[in-house]
Amino acid sequence: MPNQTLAQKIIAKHLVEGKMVAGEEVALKIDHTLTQDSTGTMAYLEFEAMGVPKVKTELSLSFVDHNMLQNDYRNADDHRYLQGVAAKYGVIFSRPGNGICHQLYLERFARPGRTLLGSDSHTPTAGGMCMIAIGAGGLDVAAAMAGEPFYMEMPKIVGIKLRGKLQPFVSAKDVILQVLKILTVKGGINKILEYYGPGVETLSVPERGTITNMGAETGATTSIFPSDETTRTFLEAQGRGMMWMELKADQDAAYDENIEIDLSKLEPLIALPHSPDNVKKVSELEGVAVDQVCIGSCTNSSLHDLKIVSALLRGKKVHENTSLTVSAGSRQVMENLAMSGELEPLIQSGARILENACGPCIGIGQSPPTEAVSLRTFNRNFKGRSGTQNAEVYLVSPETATAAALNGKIVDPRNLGKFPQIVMPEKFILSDAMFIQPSQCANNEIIRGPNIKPLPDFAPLPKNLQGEVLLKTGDNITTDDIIPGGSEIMSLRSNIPQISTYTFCHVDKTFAARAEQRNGGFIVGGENYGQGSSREHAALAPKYLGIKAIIAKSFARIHLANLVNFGILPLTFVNKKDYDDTALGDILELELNCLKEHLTIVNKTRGTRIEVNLNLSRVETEQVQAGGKLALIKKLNKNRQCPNIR
Ligand code: MIC
Ligand code: SF4
Repeated sequence: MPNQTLAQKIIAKHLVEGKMVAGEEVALKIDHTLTQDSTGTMAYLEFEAMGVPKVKTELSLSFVDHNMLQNDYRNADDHRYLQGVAAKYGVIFSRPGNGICHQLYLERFARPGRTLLGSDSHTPTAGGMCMIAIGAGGLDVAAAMAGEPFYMEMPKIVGIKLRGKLQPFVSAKDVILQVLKILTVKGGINKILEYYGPGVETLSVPERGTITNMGAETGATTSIFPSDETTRTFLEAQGRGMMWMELKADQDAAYDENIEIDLSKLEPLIALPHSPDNVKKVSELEGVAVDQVCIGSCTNSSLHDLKIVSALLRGKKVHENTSLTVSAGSRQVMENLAMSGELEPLIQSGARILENACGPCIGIGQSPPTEAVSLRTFNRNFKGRSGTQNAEVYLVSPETATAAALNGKIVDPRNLGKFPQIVMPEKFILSDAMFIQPSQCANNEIIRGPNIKPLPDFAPLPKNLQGEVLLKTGDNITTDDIIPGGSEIMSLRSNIPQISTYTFCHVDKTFAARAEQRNGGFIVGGENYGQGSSREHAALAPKYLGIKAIIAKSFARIHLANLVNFGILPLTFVNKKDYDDTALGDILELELNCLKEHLTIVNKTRGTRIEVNLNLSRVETEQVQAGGKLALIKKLNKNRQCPNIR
């Protein structure tokens, strides 16, 4: 077909069902899958329940990078379970300490033109390598491992034309912060952000990865860059040149929406607390005292990023009132830094070198002091995510982060003097020793520690839903609000009964207990309910507590799919005014003789009626009725019917 965008070309090659018309349901063949440990244990428990003997994908990977603290047996037990299950079912296992899934995948496995489904919302990082890479809940990833296509709404394609070249001290993070400023945290929902134009070739693959990574914060389904000579150079430096192919949009490709950014006009930007789209110029905030600076995360932990940090720190000391942490994205980044003598300046500056893992990004260690200002090169600054509820977290580039670490306050990095020359290796020092190939494992015994609880069984949806509004939230509620991060709660990811007691614990401490006492009920939400991560626990835990339906103004894409997967009705207000007229404690009733697009809820407390929409496909309707996708799969397996998962 002529005049196709790049995203359409790759989708067309993987289209199993449906038409590429924005808004229509399409099914895509998935070539690669990735999981990480904190969503992975559920994903593999779900995969096991599907009764498929081996993964059916071209490549499936299991990373351990989130729950790295081993304060007791729980996380270590999860790692051991993941290693066993990977060996048994044909999944490559990346050992703890190897690095962050998205950085490792980009370095060692990403391949232009392929599709990737990952149980982590930042899976689109691989769009920097010209892939259709999508974040999803663990159950959808498990289904893809079992050979099922991935169903989604065909997104609109937004063309982002890049012109010019970034000025010294302005970097890829500033590009995506600019995109966030334009689109906001909900402007990308059901859209693909496709980059093109003459500015593209000025950005390296890891820089493109920073941009596609954080496209997730706009709510976009994914983001993508073309595969060009820069892509070839990166693949060759990674010893994977044979995987390169040229791929780009047709000259006259038409986009559904258009944005244009002149890279040469961009300035260093900063996202203020507590949302990634709260973007201002760094120069407007100069002088704000900074207690902590954290460099790393899947957004900004590449060799390119850390070389810049090292060069800027060389011969200098971190300010006495500021703590600086640095986490490399992978062992490869660390080893290359060490061998080129660029690790030393970091150590000598007084930076605290952390493990190659997510760490402070998800509140696992390095929580800032009370009311502290923390500048981070990460992608999310939701309230409390750092582990300190009243900390003020700002998102910045590695350049801006380093300037603050040296000066103890926010400083425009362009005031640091001359920009250092960064030399990237022609060939990276490579070692895949921390990847365990399934074929290498003589022993594929699966050992389940006591914290790994069986998947709960959920009953089919009743014909009549009655209950209280147990919580009313504002707009942009995050999955971190629903099930928070942090080492304590995250070590319960394999234990739904336990983790459910923390549901909404920082929003309303009484929520979980009230939900249990009342045998469940309803949640009322604002716009973009469930933005952020892919963690299906944000659906599983409320389901476990008996939540029957969520009535919101709108939903974030991945969370919406997770609600459907676990049998919670995602309802949207037809009249947004009804949101204002529904209050905490109201008793609602919903008759469900048949699940149709328009439903009426009776507010028994107020004697009013609330019109709601339910946008589900036929198969989704079946799943919700059965109590969720997994309940349906279990039923099908039991009846020994065709194990078609969808
Ligand atoms: C995140 O950045 O919020 C996480 C932790 O990586 C999540 C996954 C999870 O909750 O385990 C994500 O982005 O999907
Ligand atoms: Fe890990 Fe943070 Fe990236 Fe999530 S956003 S994968 S927690 S580094």
